[in-house]
Amino acid sequence: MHRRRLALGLGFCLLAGTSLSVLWVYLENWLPVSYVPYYLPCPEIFNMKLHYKREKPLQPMVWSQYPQPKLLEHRPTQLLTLTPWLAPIVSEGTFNPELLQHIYQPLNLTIGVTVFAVGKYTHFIQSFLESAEEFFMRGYRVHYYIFTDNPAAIPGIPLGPHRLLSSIPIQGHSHWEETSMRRMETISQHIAKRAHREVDYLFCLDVDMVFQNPWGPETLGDLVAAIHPSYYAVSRQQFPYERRRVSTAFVADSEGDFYYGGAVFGGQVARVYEFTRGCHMAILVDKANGIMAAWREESHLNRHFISNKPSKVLSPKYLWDDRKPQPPSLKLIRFSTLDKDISCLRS
Ligand code: 5GW
Ligand code: MN
Repeated sequence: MHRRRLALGLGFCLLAGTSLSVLWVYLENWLPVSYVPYYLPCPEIFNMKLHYKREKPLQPMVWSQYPQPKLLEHRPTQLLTLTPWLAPIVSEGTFNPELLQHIYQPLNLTIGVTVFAVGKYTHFIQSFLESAEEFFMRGYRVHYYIFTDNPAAIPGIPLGPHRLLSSIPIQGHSHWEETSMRRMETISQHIAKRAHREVDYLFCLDVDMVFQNPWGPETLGDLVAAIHPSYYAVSRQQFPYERRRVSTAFVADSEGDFYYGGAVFGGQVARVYEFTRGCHMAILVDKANGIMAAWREESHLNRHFISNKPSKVLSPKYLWDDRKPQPPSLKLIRFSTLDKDISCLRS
């Protein structure tokens, strides 16, 4: 009796198991993905041929024509070329412009530029644009965004192919500090509303400056800062950071890497959005506390770059001031402040 019950149970289990596995084989054909136990070898893989087509043939000729990077060779410049957090410091001799051109040109990138020209500063647009057309990201897609209280004052400058200009009307403020502090807010809103769809990288530049030498893809990076021309040889205690603790831009004496200029920053458009938004928030907090940082948005920019390190640092040649004497280690000036009085007289 006992044995019969056991045999019956076994028979039932066998039957149920078999029918379940038959059901599984049947169901498996209808599953959207096929289930292969990981321990089974998959013979298809060994018989498979790769059917992928190259869009464009590689260009080994071009790629092989640059000097081999040599670890033990002396540096071509006396300047530091790497930050302690391993961000490149871009200056002449640290990169090969032709090689970078071959890497970046096929990516079909669009580079945005924001400049503010409010009040009298509309006079600077002409020389800024003319020099940018000659030197800034030549051969790339470029979109200039000019924020101005007087769009009619933007001169009609012929732009090269794939280069666009949009004028964006903004309201002027009676205090220049207000105009200046509003730049972070305006840029972040502009990215959210529009620029994030139109550009890959964005540079935010002062308008009272001119390009004097090529500015190319060596400047592209996730988050890019430029060393201020007045403080590259100065100890961090002497950097003109905001030193009052009540300000969100406060920097202690023991902090700081480089003093960066507020006239040049940029990067991937999403990173520039985060950056300008962060600075804007900090400026709002200061405003609520009735405090304005020592060098306005430049102080906030510097505070922000201490906590969020730039992934690429541009040497002061990318942010120069023509009124300064040129040291021998800095020969090729790429972007420099115009003498304001001279420029105003000209127009
Ligand atoms: C005017 C007077 C004092 C300070 C700023 C302005 C001013 C600045 C202005 O009236 N209109 C204007 O459009 N700006 C924008 O802010 C320009 O894009 C300018 O390049 C930028 C920063 O102001 P800068 O260039 O006078 O500041 P620094 O630190 O380069 O001398
Ligand atoms: Mn300026």
